[in-house]
Formats: sequence, C-alpha cells, structure tokens
Amino acid sequence: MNQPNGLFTDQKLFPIYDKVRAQERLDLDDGLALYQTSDLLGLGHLANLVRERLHGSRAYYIYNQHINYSNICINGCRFCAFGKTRQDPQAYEMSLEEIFAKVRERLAEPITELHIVGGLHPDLPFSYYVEMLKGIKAIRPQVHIQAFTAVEIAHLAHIAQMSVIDTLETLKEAGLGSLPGGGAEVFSPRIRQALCPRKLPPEGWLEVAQTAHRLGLKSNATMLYGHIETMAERVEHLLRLRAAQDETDGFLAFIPLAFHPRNTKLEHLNDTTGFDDLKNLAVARLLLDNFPHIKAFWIMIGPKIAQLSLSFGVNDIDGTVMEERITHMAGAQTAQALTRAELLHLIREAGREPLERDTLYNVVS
Ligand code: V47
Repeated sequence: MNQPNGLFTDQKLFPIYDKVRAQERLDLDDGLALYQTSDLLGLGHLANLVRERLHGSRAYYIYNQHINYSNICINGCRFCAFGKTRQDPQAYEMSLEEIFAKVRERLAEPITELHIVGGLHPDLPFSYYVEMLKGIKAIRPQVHIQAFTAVEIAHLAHIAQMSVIDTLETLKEAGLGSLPGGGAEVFSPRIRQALCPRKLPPEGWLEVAQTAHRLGLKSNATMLYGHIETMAERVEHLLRLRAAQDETDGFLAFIPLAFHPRNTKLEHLNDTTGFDDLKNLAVARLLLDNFPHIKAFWIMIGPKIAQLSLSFGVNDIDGTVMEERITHMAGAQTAQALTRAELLHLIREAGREPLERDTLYNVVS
C-alpha cells in the first residue's frame, strides 16, 4: 500500500488513494471512510485528482432562469418550506400568461436554459404543463427547457391517466429538453417514512429517470443532506444512483442539496456547515465515477463555498438562476441571482478556466 507522505492525516485514506490512482471503483466501505474522515484536505485532494482527470482546468457555469410555477403541493414533506396547501395564505399558482410574461421579461438576456419546477398541484390539468412548454418554445424557440422533477412527472402521468413513458413523450414533443434532479431526497426507506411518506418512492424516482434516459432525455440527480440521514444512508443513496447510471447512462450532473431548516418541520436542526458541504461534493465526485459532472448549487451553499468546491471535485457552479423560491422560503440568505461577471470572477480566482455551457454541456461561445 502506498503511504503518501504529507498528503493525508487520516491513514484510512491511504488505500483509497491507491484505488483512485488506479481508477478502481470505490465501494460502500470506502464511501463510509470518506464520510467519516476529518481529513478534509486529504479528501479534497482525492476528489480533485478525479476532477482534474475528467475536466482539467475547466469549470462550467450556465446562463439560466428558474421559474417555480406553483407552490401548491399535496405531498407535505417535512423538510420543505416551499410546498403549501391550497388554503394557505402563502399559496400561489402562476397562470400560463404569468409564466410567459416571466420568459418575455428576459428575452433580451442570453439565457440558454429555463429551469422549471413546482409542487404537486392537485388539479391543474395536464394541458397546463403541455401548453406551458409549447408557449415558452413559441416565445423563445432556442431555449432548453429543463423542467419537472421525476416526482412531478409521475404526478402528471397520474393526472393525465397515462403511462410514464407516454407522459414523457408528450412533454418532449411539446418542448421538454431534460429533467432536473430534484425529488430524490435520500432513498433510504427510513428517511422516506420519517420525512416524506407520501412522496414517490425511490424505485419510482429511478424508473422515471431511467425511462427518460431511454427516450433520449437527459436528467440530473440530487441528494438532500444535512437533516436526519446517516452516513451509511448517504453512501447507499450514491451507490444506487451509480448503479442506475451504469444501466442507462443518462445522468448529466449530480448536485448535493444542503438542507435549510427555517420554516420547515425540522426547524430545530442546524444549518449545514461548510465542512460538510465540501465533504458531500468531494465524496460524490469519488463515488459517482460514471457521472460526468458534479455541480455545486451556490444558492444553497453560498458563492464562497461553491468557489472553494472547485478544488474539492466540483466542475460546475450552476448559473445566474435569477429567482429561486424553494431554498429562500427555507431561510437561504444567498442572493437571488449572480451575474455572468460574478460567476467568471469566482471561477477565475479559483484558478480555473471558466466555460459557459448549455444544459447538455456544450460550450456556448
Ligand atoms: O427536490 C426542498 C430540495 C429540491 C428544501 O437539477 C430543499 O440542476 C434544501 O432539485 N432545504 C429542488 N433543499 C431543487 C433541485 C435542484 C436545484 C438546483 C439544480 C438542480 C438541477 C436541481 O430542493 C427538492 C428538495 O430536494 N429542498 N426543501 C430545504 N428546506
């Protein structure tokens, strides 16, 4: 076993260093050792080796706009401050015209992606979603619409009384470009039961994602961390995603989502720390050897940690965003938007070469 002097303070990282250099796949025990270590710099070094191998000095950002069309939701997840019942004074629902106005408002800006998600609305008809996509494409034909998490897709299939595959095909024909990665939370049955018993189960989430992949639609994947999950549950979540990716190879990016407790049923919990934020990103880079991209969502961890994460396995810091409600309703103190100049500054100061990408990671000139 190689014992690299000075690189690691935790000896348990030595055998993992050997595996990473030999490009061997890490297993459950390796994942646990990575999560258990306090040697953050050693962990970062390992993740950076993989990032460097895959992406060299390149780091991506995107010019995008988020639209959260409604927060009315039938799921009532305990970690969520965004979802409301229809009777709640804070409940809202955008008409199609309001959504189109949001798109028109920014027509002068070089947006390449619209990121659209919402709650599981009890009775908006399927035609609302289809017309949303068609209408947006009529206003902005070139834009890539990344919309509706796997959980929303399963809900829409239920509303439309259609199979998941037919639902996805109809949405794709209307202009859907890819699926965002939300709704995965933590796959552990214990967590689902405790925090989101009404949510689409993990098998359903994976089935929707893999069906999308088989239809040629790419998607992202996430994990919501920093609440009641154990390290083993985190590792198992990542390994399940890795196994799914082995089968359909349609995931573009993995994004760990830092739990924000304000205004949720878990308000007594602490915010995540910078240490754990970096750790989750680095461990993901190491375990998810078949995911091309690891993305830091600066809205949730702040631009400063997102910038540091570029040395901890991350090669993408998401984008301009513009208006985000899910994390801000749960107490996020971050801005609503970053400019292109701010994103470039963050990436350049970290010693990386900034590249603007579109949703599918083509470089935008
Ligand atoms: O699915 C809910 C999470 C997700 C809270 O695919 C919370 O590129 C933190 O998935 N604190 C939606 N997180 C956001 C999402 C996402 C974001 C950015 C990029 C992409 C992508 C996807 O937000 C939900 C849920 O897991 N969430 N409540 C909370 N209190």
